[in-house]
Amino acid sequence: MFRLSSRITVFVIAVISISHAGVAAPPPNIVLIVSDDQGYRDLGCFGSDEVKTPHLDQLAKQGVRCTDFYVTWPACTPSRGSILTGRYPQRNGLYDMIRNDVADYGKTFTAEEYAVTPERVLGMDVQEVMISEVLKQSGYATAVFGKWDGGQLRRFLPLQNGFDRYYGFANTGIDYFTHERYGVPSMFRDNQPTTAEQGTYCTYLFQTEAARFVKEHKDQPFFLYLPFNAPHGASNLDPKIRGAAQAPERYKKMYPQYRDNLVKGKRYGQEALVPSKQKARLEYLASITCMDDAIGEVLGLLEEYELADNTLVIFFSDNGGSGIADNSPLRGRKGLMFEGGIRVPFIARYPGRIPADSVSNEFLTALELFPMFARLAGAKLPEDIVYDGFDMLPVLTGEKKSERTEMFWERRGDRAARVGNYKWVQSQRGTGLYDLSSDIGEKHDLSAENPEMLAQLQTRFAQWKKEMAAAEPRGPFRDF
Ligand SMILES: [Ca+2]
Repeated sequence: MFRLSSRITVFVIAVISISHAGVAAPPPNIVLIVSDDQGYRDLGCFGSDEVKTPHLDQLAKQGVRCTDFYVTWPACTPSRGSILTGRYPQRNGLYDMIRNDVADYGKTFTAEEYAVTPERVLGMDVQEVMISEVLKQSGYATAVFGKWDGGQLRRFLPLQNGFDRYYGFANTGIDYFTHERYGVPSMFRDNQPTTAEQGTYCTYLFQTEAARFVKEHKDQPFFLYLPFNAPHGASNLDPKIRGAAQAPERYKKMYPQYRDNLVKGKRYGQEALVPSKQKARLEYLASITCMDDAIGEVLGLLEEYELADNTLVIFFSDNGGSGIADNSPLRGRKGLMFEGGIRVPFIARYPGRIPADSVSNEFLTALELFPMFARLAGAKLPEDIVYDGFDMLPVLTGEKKSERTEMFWERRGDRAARVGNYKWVQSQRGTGLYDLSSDIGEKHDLSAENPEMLAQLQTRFAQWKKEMAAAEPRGPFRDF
C-alpha cells in the first residue's frame, strides 16, 4: 500500500514537470470582486458571528486574508478609479464623487435637467490607462459586470476603456430592483442604456452575466471585474426604501432575528415612514449573503472547468462600512479618514502560489493591484505613466515584505497619512496621531506625547500634496 502510493506520487510529479517544461502555462485568469460599503468585520472570516458568507470564508481558507489593506478614498468613485488606474485619485483627477448631490434633498430631475448634471457628464479622464486596456492588449478577454462609477458619456464607458463586455450601471448607486438612481434609469448593456431586465434584483443579473462570461471564455485568459453595489444603501427617493440596502426575501429569511419593519422618522425635512434600524441591518446582511452566493457560483464554475488553480481571485470592499455596518475594531466609518473609512477586508486566492489559510498583516493598498495584474499577464507597465503602487504578489505569497511604507488620503479638507505604523488624521470628525501597532482603534492621540512623529507625518503629507499638485493635469477636477 505504501509502495503503491509512493509510485503514484512520483508519477504525478513527473507528469506535472513534463507539462511545465513542455508547454508554456497560459497566463492566469484574474477575477476581481469588489463589494460596496461592506464593514471591516462583516464577513465570517473577519470575525463576524452574524453575517453568512460561506463562499468568501472558504475563499479565505484557500488563500490569504489581509488585515492591513487600504483603499485610496473613504467613498466609492475615487476608490474605484484608483483600482482601475493604479494611481492616487489626486493623480488621475477623479478625487471626488461625480453624483447629483441635490438628490439628497429629494430632488427629481427631468430628463433635460439630468442630461447636463455632473453625474451625467463627468468621468475618469480618457488619458488615463486602465488595467483593462493593459490586459486586453495582453490577449485577455475582459468584462465588467456591476457598478462602473467612472462616467456615463460614451467615451467614459467600459467598452471604450479596454473592456469587451459590460452590463451594469455607470453612476454610483441604484435601486436594486428598478435599476434607477433617484428615478433615472441607469442600466447599460455594453454601450446602450437598457431597461430590459428592470424588476430583477441586480445582484442576480451581475451573477448571470459573470457566469456566462466565464463559460464563454474558459479556454482563454480572462479578466472578470465584478464590482457589486451590495451592500450599499438603495438610491431611491422613496423614504420607505431610502437609507437601507435591499435584498430578496429568501435571503432576508436567513436572518429571522431582525424585524423587517418601517418606523416613523424624517426624510427631506418631513415626517415619513422609514426603514427601522433592524430592517436596515437585515437588508444589509441579506444583500451580503446574496452577493456571497453569486460569488459562489463564479468560484464553482472555476472549479468545474478546472480553472481555479490558474486563477487569481481577489475580493475587497471599496471603502469602509456606513452606519449600519460593523467596522470593529476600527474607528469611524465610510467617509471618514479613520481606519473604519479606508481599511477594508481583503482576500486573495491563487492556489499553488498563495499559501492556503494564511493571514498577512503587511501594509498594502488598492494601488498595488494594477502592477500585480500587469506582471501576471506578462505585460510591462506603460513607461510614461507614474504608478503609485507595486506588484504585491510576492507579499501575498509570503515571499517578501511589503514595499509600502506610507500612504496618504485627502477628501476636501480632511486628510490622513500612514507612515510605518503611525497614522495622522486631521479632519472635521477628529484629529490626532495614533500608533496602529498598539492602537488599531485610534483611541489614544499621541500628538502631545510625540510631536516629532506628528511633524514628520505632516511634512510627508505636505510633500505628497506638492507632488500631486505637480502631476500632469487631469479632469474632471484638475484639468489645469
Ligand atoms: Ca462604496
